[in-house]
Amino acid sequence: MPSIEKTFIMIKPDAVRDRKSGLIIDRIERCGLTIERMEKCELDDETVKVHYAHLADKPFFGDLVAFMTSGPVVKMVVSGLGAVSKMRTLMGATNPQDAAPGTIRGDFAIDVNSNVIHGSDSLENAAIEIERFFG
Ligand code: DAT
Ligand code: MG
Repeated sequence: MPSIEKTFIMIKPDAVRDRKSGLIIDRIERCGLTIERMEKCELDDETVKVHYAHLADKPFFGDLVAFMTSGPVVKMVVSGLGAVSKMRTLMGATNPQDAAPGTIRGDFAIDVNSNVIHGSDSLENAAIEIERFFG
């Protein structure tokens, strides 16, 4: 039985720039999930480097940090039954080429470098990320 969870979601700079935030938020709410907190902000290098520390040794890490600091993001706390895995399903695969049609990445993203949305990958990381971005 899924329980009520909170997850950390971030609409990335590409989607904010393309004015897709409203369409993405609509999909989240249609799933029965609730926006608990939401704020538009800009990220500094240090925050992005900590957030993506598990990828620090990858060749694309520099591009990832540059992308995530290239413009404002919309950060959110989203709650609901099984919110962590529900959001991962709604988002689709990391690489938009593998993301199913009907998912947010499948419908709005083209390229893995700029894939529209972040969502926590576990309940444990959700708590860490909510603390990191909302304190
Ligand atoms: P996810 O965002 O689905 O949790 P992740 O945590 O493995 O995926 O990677 C974080 C971000 O890093 C991802 O959203 C986009 C970027 N990324 C991952 N793999 C990549 C790759 N092979 N090439 C370029 N960017 C990549
Ligand atoms: Mg991840």
